[in-house]
Order: sequence, then structure tokens, then C-alpha cells
Amino acid sequence: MTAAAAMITVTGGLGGCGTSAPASPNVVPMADVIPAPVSAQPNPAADFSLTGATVIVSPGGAATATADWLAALLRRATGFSLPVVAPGGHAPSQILLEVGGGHPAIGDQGYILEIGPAQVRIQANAGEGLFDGAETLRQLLPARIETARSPGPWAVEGGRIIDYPLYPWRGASLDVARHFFPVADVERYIDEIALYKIDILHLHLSDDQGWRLQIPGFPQLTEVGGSTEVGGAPGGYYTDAEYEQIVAYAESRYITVVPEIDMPGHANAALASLPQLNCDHQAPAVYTGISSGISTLCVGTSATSQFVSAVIGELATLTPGPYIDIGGDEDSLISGSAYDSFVSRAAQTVVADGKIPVGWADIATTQDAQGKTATLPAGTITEYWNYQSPPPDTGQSSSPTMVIFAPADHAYLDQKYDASTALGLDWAGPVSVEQSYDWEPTAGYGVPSGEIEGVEAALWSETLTSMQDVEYMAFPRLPGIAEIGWSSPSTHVWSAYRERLAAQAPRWQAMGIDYYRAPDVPWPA
Ligand code: TNX
Repeated sequence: MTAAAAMITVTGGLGGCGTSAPASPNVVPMADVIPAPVSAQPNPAADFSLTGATVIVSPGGAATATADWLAALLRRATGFSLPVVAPGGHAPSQILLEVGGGHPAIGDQGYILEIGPAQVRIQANAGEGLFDGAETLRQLLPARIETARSPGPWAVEGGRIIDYPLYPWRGASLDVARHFFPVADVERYIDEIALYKIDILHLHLSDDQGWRLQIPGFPQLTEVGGSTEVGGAPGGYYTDAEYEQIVAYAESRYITVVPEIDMPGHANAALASLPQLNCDHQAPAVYTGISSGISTLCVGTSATSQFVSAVIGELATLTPGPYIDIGGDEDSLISGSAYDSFVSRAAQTVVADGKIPVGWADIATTQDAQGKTATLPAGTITEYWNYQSPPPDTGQSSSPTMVIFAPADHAYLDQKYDASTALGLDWAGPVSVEQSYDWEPTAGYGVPSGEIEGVEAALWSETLTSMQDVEYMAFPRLPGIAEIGWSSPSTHVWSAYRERLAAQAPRWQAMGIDYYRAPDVPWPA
């Protein structure tokens, strides 16, 4: 238990750490929850049973979204009516949702979940914490809860969980540029990552191979740049309305969409669409291969400046979340100083549009001939990926940033599991399930702990053409990255984690997820 959980226990009078008795074989043990909660005290004498008489008690307001989501999930499997009712009645069996008045130590994303024979109570300070608590309740129900019209019984282990995250940024990225994934696929991925309390969806919306978002005034971007993908199949793009639909769906799961338009490199789809972005005003052909480092915007021209302002402005208009990601990786086709002034200006534009700039670590580490890096606004967030170079904030940048950790040799879900994996790349791999779990942002990278924003599981799609491919690479590695971001490092013990991970498999099966049965995990038969 952390100091804050201990404090809650003492001041809130919620009881001390119980001794954990063996769980009944019919319930999911609290100890199996991923990410591991801050504190879990099972009480097998107090199991709850979801029945046809159970009601969901919601105060409305910030609890409404979670009440409706939970009711829909539970009704689908159980067939029970599970009415959502206002507080004040006398239901003999209830799931009670409460927002406000929770202990301050749990913050906005934390929750207290108390399970007794007649009542499940989820208490939080804000809507997101309540939703996180409901996702924990989901994991405590039998895996059958994920399948429509399943047989009961629906027992939940009694006891109490006190829980809140370690880092604010627990991201998952999805590359919809190399291969396009339609709205329904993205929504499915949102539901899958929400199960593990991921709270950021980083959408890689442009690259050499595709431009995936309508930008007013530049219809060619989607007509030409959106017309294909890796391998040459027709690509696709999101209309503004479809993008807004994705954002709203994510929001309903308390996930913030971070849109990325990659620049000045990784820009062939834009260059092929708009001749004026090329120094020679000649649009190259669309690109359907998988090399990197092949393109750059012509920086320093008014055409490029206008384009960048329009794109960032549109992202800011369409995106309610606070972040805009300008990419910035792997451009060695322009000089360091040209790169730095482009990035400095793009980051300023993001701030002028009221958002927080995010970019790959390159934006804080690429140096010009004088050894200087870009000048980044205070509050800029950088994402560390290239494990072969030092992270930002270890002395080389002129601007301190908050750092997201996605070191490719651990957190890149597009890397092969081992040499025999048919899908995926292997430049940073292979990345076994253990390798994806066996690291900490605080261990060995040299970034001050106050400058760690969180972690991200990155999923590039050069070799992934379907949701089935995406899921095969994400599962079982994604839950481990989520746990590194949420739970105390003291819970990160591979020998125990592999057992907990194995216990997730029936749930994935019920969800129709074709996961990789990694040999280092003791999967159920
Ligand atoms: C590197 S990570 C890239 C991506 C590729 C990925 C493949 C980063 C900032 N750039 O463009 O898709 O490797 O693993």
C-alpha cells in the first residue's frame, strides 16, 4: 500500500489491510485486476451477486455516462433490466455510483470500490474516476460478461479497492496513416484500451503513405493523400464529422484524443497532394512503401507556413482535448537549424491556438551546427521512442519538457514478439511480452521523475491491415504498458504478472480478440 492509500485508510476509517483469504472458485480474485490497484482487500464473506433485482443507483450529472455505459454492458450479457435509478430508494441489491466527496488522495482518476452482499459502491471525485472504478468492476465480473446473453451466476468478490494512477498520461497510439482504420475499428480499440484504464488515444493521422483528416481549404489532402495506403490498396480518411465522432466516443470512455500531424518529415502524402509544399513545386507520386526518412516539407516558405497554420488551426478547432501533436520525428533532409526554427514556430502556433504542443523526442533533441535545439514553449510534452539515443531532459535540450516514455525496445507493439512472428517490424525488437513489461520510466533513463508525464504503447501499422492484426500485436502486451503507467513499481513483478495476465485470456476470447499466446505466459488450456 502506498502512503496515500494508508492515509485514506486511517483518516477515512475504511479499515486496514485485510489478510487475503483464498477467493471462491466462482469469482475473479481482486488480485487479478490489471493494472494492479493501489490497495485491494478481499473479503470472501461479502461477495456480491448481480441478479434480476439489481438496480444501478446514479446521482446523474458526472455519473450519467458511466451509469449508462455500465448498464448497457451488464444488460447485454445478463439480460437483466438493471434500471438506472435516482438515489433515495430501498433496493435490496444495488450498484451505487457516487461522484464528489471522495478522499482527495485519490484525485480525479481514482476511485474507491466497496463490494458487499447487498451493494457495490463506487465512489470518486470526478466522472473519470467513477468510470475507472466501473472498469475495475467489469474485470471483477466473470469473463462471460463480455459476451451477449451469457449464463450466470454473476458473483463479484467482496472487499474494498482503493485506487488511483501513478502517471497522468497512459497512452495508446494507433497509426491510421500507414493503413487506414475506419471509425468502427477505432471505436473498438477505444473500448479495448479503456478496459486497462488507458486515458489517451494518440492518433497518427498523417505520414508518407496517407493523410487521414479533412482540412478545410485543402481538399487535395484527402483526395490525393488519403487515396491509398501501404501496399497500394485504397486508403481512406475521416471527414470532420467522423473525427468528431471518434473524439466523442473516446470522451465517453474518458479517453482524450491527441491528434498528430507529422511534420516536417513523414510528409509525402501532403507533398503529393499540394505541389506548393515542395521546394521545386513538383508534387511527388503517392508513396505506398515502408521506408522512412524519404520526405520533408519545404520549410521557411509562406506556402508551408500557411499550410501548417491551417492544419494546426483545424486540429485545434475539432479537438476538445488540450493537446496537438506536431510529430517532428526523423527529418534528416533539412539542416538542424532549419528544422529547429520550423519546430519552434509550429509549437508556438499550437500554443497560440490554445493547445499544448506534443512531439516526438526529436523536437527537443535534434541539434543544429551550434549544438542548439528548438525553442519549445513551457509545458511542451515530448515522446521518447528511439531507445538508441538519450531521452529529452537529460542535458542536451535548451527547453525542458514533460516526457512520455514509449521506448521502442519495450513499448512498441508493432515489433515482432520473436523471430517467428509473421506480422510486425523488428528494428527495435523482438519485444517479448516480458520485455514489454520489464522496464520503468524511472529506472536508468536519467529523466528527473518530476518531468515524467507517463507512458505510451505505440502501434505502428506498416504491416497491420486489419483490426485482427492490431489486436494480435496489442494483446497481450498492451495491458503491461498500462500497468507500468498506472501502478506502483513495487507491483511490477513479472513472475506474478504473467499469472494475472494469463487470467485475462478468457475475457479476450469472450471479446473476440485474437491474442498472441506467448510462450512465456501460462495461458489457460
Ligand atoms: C519509427 S517512432 C517511426 C515510425 C515507424 C516506426 C516503426 C517514430 C517517431 N518513427 O514512423 O512507423 O518506427 O516501428
